[in-house]
Amino acid sequence: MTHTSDFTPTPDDRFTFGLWTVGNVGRDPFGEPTRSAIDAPTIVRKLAELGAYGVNLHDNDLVPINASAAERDQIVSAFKAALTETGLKVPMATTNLFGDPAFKDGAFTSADARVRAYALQKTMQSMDLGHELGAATYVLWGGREGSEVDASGKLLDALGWFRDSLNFLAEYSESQGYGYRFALEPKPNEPRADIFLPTVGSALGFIATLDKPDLFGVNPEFAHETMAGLNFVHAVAQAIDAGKLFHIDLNDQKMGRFDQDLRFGAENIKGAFLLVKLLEDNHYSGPKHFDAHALRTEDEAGVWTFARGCMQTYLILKEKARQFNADAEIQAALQAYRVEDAELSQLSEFSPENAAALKAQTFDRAALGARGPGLERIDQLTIELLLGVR
Ligand code: GCO
Ligand code: MN
Ligand code: MN
Repeated sequence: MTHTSDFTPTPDDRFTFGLWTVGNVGRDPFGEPTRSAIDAPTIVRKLAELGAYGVNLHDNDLVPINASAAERDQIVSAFKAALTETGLKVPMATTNLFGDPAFKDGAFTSADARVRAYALQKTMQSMDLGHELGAATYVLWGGREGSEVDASGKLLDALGWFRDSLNFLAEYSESQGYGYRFALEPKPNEPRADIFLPTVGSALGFIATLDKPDLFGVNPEFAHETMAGLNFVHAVAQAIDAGKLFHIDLNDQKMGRFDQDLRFGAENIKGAFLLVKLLEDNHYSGPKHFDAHALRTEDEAGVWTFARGCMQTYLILKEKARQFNADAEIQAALQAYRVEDAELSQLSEFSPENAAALKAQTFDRAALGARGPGLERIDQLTIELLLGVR
């Protein structure tokens, strides 16, 4: 019997956490914090001890929004000292464009031009900080970019303002020599009733309309597609297919609920397994970021149990994916599922002759419809593998 202590993470696994994830104090819309805040250098040391690769941050996770320049410098240097001491990296940075009341009706998509300009200013300053800390990926999660009252009539303008802001920030990054790759993070709702660019598919479509689409990709999150009732593994596959999987937010979520941010693999083990398998089979090499937090019931010890759990579950599922690929019976079932036909494949490459030949073919529809592809067996074998009886 394999024990979970065999699945101890190391920095090579490229696991990351946000300061706001393990730093979550357990506040929710109905209740006050249940844990005290942990200061950033302590989080850095603890994550390094657990075997994480890096830590991500919003500007204000580290530097309070009203800090003076001197306070900022002091806080940043204490944080940097902890990074140097531990070797922990900051691969991703982002801006808090949702907490301050100024952003209550949107940041880049506010109907107030002063708010839009302030959002640009705040993001540039946060990009400066991220660059100073070594970040290469810049995440843009538009939590307040959305609406409740569509009678306001701003939908098309809002998309235009959003596009203009992203174009501006890409130019700023290039002009400073920062070389950021931007990752848009879609979410369907919460905190707004409807958030703009609600799914991975919408973000991919929007990216194609930007001035420098190559600088933009996506940061899909397990919980977000699941909240929308969508299949996260499908969304990630589409991002990989488009060459746009710049970053990923791993957590878990029950469909149709509020944004739960559960420990990775806590809820939907099969979905988590298929995701890990997709990432590993396709050699995803970016950071694997756990954007989740410990349950509100937990004390600080529970927070570190949560963090270790996210990483261990990933590694256990990675081992399961290896077993799946090495399992002769499973591989035979997968092979049997596919039917190849060299002659017909050739005809499926377009030429006027092939089109005519294909039109002249006779297909045995009854036989095609009668074939059993063996999917029940593939699924049952997967379940047996996950339950540890194979
Ligand atoms: C959420 C989001 C955020 C973002 C973060 C980084 O649902 O609150 O997932 O946690 O990931 O703001 O951009
Ligand atoms: Mn989220
Ligand atoms: Mn997220």
